[in-house]
Amino acid sequence: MILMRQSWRWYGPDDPVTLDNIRQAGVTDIVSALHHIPNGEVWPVEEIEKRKARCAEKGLVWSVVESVPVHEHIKTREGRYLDYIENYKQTIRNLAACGIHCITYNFMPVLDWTRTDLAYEMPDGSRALRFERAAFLAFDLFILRRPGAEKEYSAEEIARAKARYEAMSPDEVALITRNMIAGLPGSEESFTLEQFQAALDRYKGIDAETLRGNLIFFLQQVCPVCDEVGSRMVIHPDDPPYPILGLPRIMSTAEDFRKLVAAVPNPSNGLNLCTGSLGVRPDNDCPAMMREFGDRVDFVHLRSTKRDADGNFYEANLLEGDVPVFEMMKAMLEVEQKRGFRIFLRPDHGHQMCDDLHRKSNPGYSCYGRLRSLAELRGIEHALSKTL
Ligand code: DNO
Repeated sequence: MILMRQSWRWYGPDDPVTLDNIRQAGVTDIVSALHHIPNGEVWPVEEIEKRKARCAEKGLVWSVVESVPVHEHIKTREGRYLDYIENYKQTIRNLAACGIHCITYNFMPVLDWTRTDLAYEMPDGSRALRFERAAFLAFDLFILRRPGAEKEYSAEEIARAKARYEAMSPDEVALITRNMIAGLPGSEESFTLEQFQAALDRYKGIDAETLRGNLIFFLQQVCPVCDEVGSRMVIHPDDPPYPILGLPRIMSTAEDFRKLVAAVPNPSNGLNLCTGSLGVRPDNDCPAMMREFGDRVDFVHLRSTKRDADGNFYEANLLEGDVPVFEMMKAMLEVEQKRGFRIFLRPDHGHQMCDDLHRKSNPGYSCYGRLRSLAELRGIEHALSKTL
């Protein structure tokens, strides 16, 4: 039976969750990135080796990169985009030379993942990440005051957002602003409100099809290099999986990935199937995506969200959200047997709970919550492996 390769995201030496902790979680593989290297620059072999060696000292293998960020110039295809693509290719080669072949990236304009609330209290006292639509609209319409934003929402939604904004204390306004633009862990950009609006403005002439064209162009350049060195680019889906703040988003559904594969059929054009991101849309069927794109899915993020009719969602306990986790694991295991390949799987955002409630940690990336999810995933896999 071919089983998943259990992995864990480590932000590097400054991560409050240490490699010793991770070792005790029982995983074998590390997912990491060289966050100190500015976007667009080449990752030198020595730096990659250094990170690898730190993991190896604890008996762990750095095998997945999350992420090599894609410079904004590549997404908008302007400025130095060709230089940045060349640098990206060199980074791919350097990583391969160090034995790292799975590279995660995303193509979300300006922002990476987005939440309004990083400490939403659950009934059991643990804290979850949440996206509250009225608060998000309040930010867009009344804090950022993005020109033209009011045209994108219904009168009813605007009224709700206004009431929400008016009830916010100055502290809450500051907090939601920080959550939106200061960059959540792993997003490599952070902004002031003015810089943020300027970054949005750079996408004025770029609609979804133009952005998709830019992604295809990028993949047409880098995939041949990956094919040559035996690596795979795995795209992380949009989170949340729909356009926000007037920005196009093009990796939100199965159809989006189908289009990418049709345009760039290279084997290295792969998918990082993040069930938490995709699962926010009721029309996304994650197990079906796992089965359809299985040959290209080398990396899975497993977490679950719970949505409501107003467009809010929070990150639920793994087995209590909208994502059919059992079905997903089953699909994954079946694909693994067929491919003869051990997919990297990592528990994604966990609740802040137990002692972590009193410790500083990266939102979504505290220790116990992810341990809990990992234990549940392992249990499902163990049971499935006895019956499949
Ligand atoms: C959030 C992460 C994302 C992801 C990037 C991949 O927790 O899943 O930041 O790493 O979108 O490029």
